[in-house]
Amino acid sequence: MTEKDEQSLVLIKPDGLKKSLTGNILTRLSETKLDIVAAKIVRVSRELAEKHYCHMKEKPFYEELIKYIMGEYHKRKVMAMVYCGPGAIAKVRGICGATNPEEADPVSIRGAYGRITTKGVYENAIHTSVSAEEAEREIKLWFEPEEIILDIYPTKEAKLQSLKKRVWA
Ligand code: IDP
Ligand code: MG
Repeated sequence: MTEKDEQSLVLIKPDGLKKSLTGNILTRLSETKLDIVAAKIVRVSRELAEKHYCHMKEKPFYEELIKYIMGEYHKRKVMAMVYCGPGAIAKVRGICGATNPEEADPVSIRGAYGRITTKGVYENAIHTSVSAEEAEREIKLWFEPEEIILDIYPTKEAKLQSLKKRVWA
């Protein structure tokens, strides 16, 4: 059986950018031989952070987690990417390592670069989707269709009359 094409949302979190780990993380991820089909630097709003971590709302560390992903403790930015290819979710997750950086394989990205803060948040340098369903929800949250070079999910044309958009002056 051949693995089917999948997508995974990958975020280099603010601690990863602050520690200048972008190159190292991208090099590690290139071991997967997957394609990057979208990439951008994002300043994360509270709304985006809360939507991204909507499943963590009840956690005692929720507020710290929101501040962390918004970059309040590091550079105020995240690098967002979509990786695509056969078995993308498991491949990316494998190199990424376990959620808790102290339990993660030391040669995984989180094992090598993560830490637990004194406030108890796992600063683990990278986010990756855990399932195809989560990937779809997250990719649609972080990217517009035209920002992805493949037609991954169905789109439709919409007329937006009162849309205000910043254009080059
Ligand atoms: P994941 O990032 O491996 O998918 P999730 O359970 O979705 O793990 O948690 C989202 C993020 O919340 C983690 O990446 C980590 O930064 C933080 N986190 C998760 N569980 C804990 C915990 O028990 N203590 C502190 N921070 C946590
Ligand atoms: Mg998760």
